[in-house]
Amino acid sequence: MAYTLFYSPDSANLVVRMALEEIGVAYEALEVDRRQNVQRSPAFLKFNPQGLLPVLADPAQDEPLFETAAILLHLADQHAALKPLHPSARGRFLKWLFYLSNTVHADLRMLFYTERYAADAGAIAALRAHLHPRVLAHLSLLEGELARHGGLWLLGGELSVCDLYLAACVRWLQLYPRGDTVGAQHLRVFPCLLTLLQALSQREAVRRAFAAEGIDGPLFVSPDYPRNAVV
Ligand SMILES: N[C@@H](CCC(=O)N[C@@H](CS)C(=O)NCC(=O)O)C(=O)O
Repeated sequence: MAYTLFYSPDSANLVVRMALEEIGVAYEALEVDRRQNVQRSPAFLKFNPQGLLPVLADPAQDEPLFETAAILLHLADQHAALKPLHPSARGRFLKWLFYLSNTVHADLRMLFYTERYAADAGAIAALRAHLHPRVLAHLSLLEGELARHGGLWLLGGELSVCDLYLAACVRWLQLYPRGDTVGAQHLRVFPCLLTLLQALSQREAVRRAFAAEGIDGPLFVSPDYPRNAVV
């Protein structure tokens, strides 16, 4: 039986969809209408009590999965794909996956939903001003890792779920929240990262994932909003 991915265009599910397409496994995609706040409906909260996307239902698991990194790790392990296969690289794989999830994506969430983290307009503006350089510092750290080992992908020579997660974070940074984003010009100082993003944007599986979510144009640098954007 196939996986079911609950999604909204260009939400965190995009990373999971890229992974599913890269792995080449069958899945059904069910849209959760964020315009109607369906992610907070009682039916959806049974799948993810946080009311967040993505959720992946795996018929072989006793409960649906939530948390992007958990889903990515599950898929990579189940299919022995999009991760380094040698046991000695397991730690390296986990540390970068968790860094992307716990630090990069977590900071991005504060940028996207600042009003949930700060009490009033002044505090929101102050937090946002602090977060932009923080996020760029994360990209600088990642650029340093790419430059250090000289491989195309974050873990070296092999594409992994980490690259998909990283690329989506860079994409979102330039789009959300509308009116207060980090411009593509800030990425020019990250040549290794730009090479990774360019290589990823040329992969058929990645392009299929974007097309399925109604996203045209450049994928990761100076990207466009989805045709049916909700955020
Ligand atoms: N920590 C979560 C974050 C997921 C997340 O931020 N999802 C956003 C979309 S990108 C969402 O569902 N937002 C809807 C809402 O907050 O109501 C994960 O990694 O899956």
